[in-house]
Amino acid sequence: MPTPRVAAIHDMSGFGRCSLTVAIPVLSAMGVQCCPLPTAYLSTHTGGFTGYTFLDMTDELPKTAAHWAELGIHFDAVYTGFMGSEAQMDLAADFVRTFRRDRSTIFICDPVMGDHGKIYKTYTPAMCAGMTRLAELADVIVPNLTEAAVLLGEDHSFGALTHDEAGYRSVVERLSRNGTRSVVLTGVMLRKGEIGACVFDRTSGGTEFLFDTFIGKEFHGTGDVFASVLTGALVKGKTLHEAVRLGVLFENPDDLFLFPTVREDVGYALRGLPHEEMERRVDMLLADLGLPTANRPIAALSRGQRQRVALAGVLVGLFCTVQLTTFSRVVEIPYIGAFRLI
Ligand code: PXL
Repeated sequence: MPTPRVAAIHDMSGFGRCSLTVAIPVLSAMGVQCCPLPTAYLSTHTGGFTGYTFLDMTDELPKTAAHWAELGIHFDAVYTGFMGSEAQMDLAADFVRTFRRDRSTIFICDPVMGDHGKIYKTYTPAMCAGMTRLAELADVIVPNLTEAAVLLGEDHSFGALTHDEAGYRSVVERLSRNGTRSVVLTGVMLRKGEIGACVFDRTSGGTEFLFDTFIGKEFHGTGDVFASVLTGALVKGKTLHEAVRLGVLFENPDDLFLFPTVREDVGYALRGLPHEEMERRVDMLLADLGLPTANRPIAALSRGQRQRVALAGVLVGLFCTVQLTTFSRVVEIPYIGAFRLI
């Protein structure tokens, strides 16, 4: 399979772990080429910080699109997120129209606008309207509850949001534009201690819930890790169900282990290789990830170490053809900090 290529139209926040700072390493680690088109450069993300810088990169969008079109670049997916100005949503829509010449290019829109009933500080009502227009073009949208309410033109304040199964189903079905757009509603909680997604898949026409254990605290950027894993999995040919499952499972490493020791677990995906080569690669990867010896039982590791082992196992599995040096370089563990790997 040739390396899938994704155009990622998001901001870059220098400090903090979200948007491009997450999308680039996650997609790269999944064996997907990520071509970033930054909407803005901020010194930090907007949540939890004040005094951040904001460089609006609106002018770069059409110029970059024109150059990429001139080069005849094909993207397997266009993946959009946080936007920096009112003009950017329409420019991103132009980008999608230019590069989605046939149905082989999918458009995944994470309609980043807010969370927990609040709209992000830099977003204006015109930007929210623009995001709704942009999301109209998408094959898959990945809103949280706040964003879903905005897209539906409903009250997005926290108390107004739906918290039962029938309500979630109704949200995704109404957002599906008569079943023509897949919807992955994130941050769904039906039972205490669990968090997940409600998914409408336009291919099957069905709606399902996928959950995992809620680790008890939320981190900035987890939505970006989720949407990036989802995007990577989709361009690698996974179904929406598999892609969401992978995104959700990323949040709890303990659900990912198949074997009692680190060596067996990480080595499983390399089982086609001669035994010695498998061991050599596992040792190299683990050394790069700063993990203790491969023969340690997983249960004896700290949570952070278990997350690294889980990440190694998942990503090695996704690769099919494993290129360890690339892998260990791009896994830049600090970037995946949404899962507290450091
Ligand atoms: O994770 C969404 C996001 C992306 N980009 C910026 C943000 C946020 C959320 O706060 O501030 C700049």
